[in-house]
Order: sequence, then structure tokens, then C-alpha cells
Amino acid sequence: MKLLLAIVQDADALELQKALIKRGHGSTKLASTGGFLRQGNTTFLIGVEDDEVAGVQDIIHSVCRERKKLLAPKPRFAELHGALLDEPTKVTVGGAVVFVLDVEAFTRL
Ligand code: 2BA
Repeated sequence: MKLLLAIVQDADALELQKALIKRGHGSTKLASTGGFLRQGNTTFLIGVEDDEVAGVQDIIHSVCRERKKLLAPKPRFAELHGALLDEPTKVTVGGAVVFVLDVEAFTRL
């Protein structure tokens, strides 16, 4: 058995949840925050049999879109004195970042 940790953008989370349910896959959705942009994203925990990993990755790939997000410039000393602000930088995010982990045991107690 494997555990997929899939980090997706909030905008794709509901559609991904629906697509997983439709194909009979259980999942848990967690609110998370990206370390770089420090913006909200969504992490799915999806437990699957080994032979289902590729199918679930296909579902994630079909639902999750690549998007540009704005990275706001960090406040600097100069801003405090009314100097011009840096322009926000565009960063490409997604479709999804997926980790596949071996599951030692799966039990319902
Ligand atoms: P964030 O950490 O907020 O990163 C958002 C996007 O910023 C990343 O998109 C990437 O395009 C860019 N980025 C991240 N770190 C960067 C850096 N040091 N320099 C320049 N650009 C950088 P994605 O790669 O699609 O990642 C989306 C989200 O997936 C990340 O949000 C984070 O929450 C998660 N993630 C990505 N790599 C990870 C890792 N190795 N471990 C854990 N979570 C990860």
C-alpha cells in the first residue's frame, strides 16, 4: 500500500476531491501553507493500493492546473521612507506536488 501526499492549489481542491470520490478513492483534505509563498494551499492524504498509484496521479494531473501567483516584495527599510516599492514577482505554481510513501500498516481501530 502507498500513501500519496498531494499538495495542490486551493482552487483545484474541490474538483480533485469530487474526482477522487467519483473513482472510489478515499482521501483526507488538510489546509496547509506553502513555505515559499506563505499562501494557503491544500494537502490531500490518499491511501491506495500499489497498482492504483498511477491512476490517482493521472486524476491529480488532469484536475490540477499550473497558475501564476504573485510574490509580494518583502518590506524593506526604504519603504518606511516612501521610496518606490519593488514590483511583485510572478511565480509559477503547480499543478501539484506529489510524494508517494510506503505504508507499513493500515488499520481501523
Ligand atoms: P510554496 O512553498 O509556497 O511554493 C510555491 C511556488 O514557489 C512553487 O511551486 C515554486 O514554483 C516556487 N518556489 C518554491 N520555492 C522556491 C525557491 N526557493 N525559489 C524560487 N521559487 C520557489 P510548486 O513547486 O508547484 O510548489 C507548490 C507547493 O508545494 C509549495 O508552495 C509547497 O507548499 C509544496 N512543496 C513544494 N516542494 C515541496 C517540498 N520539497 N517539500 C514539501 N512541500 C513542497
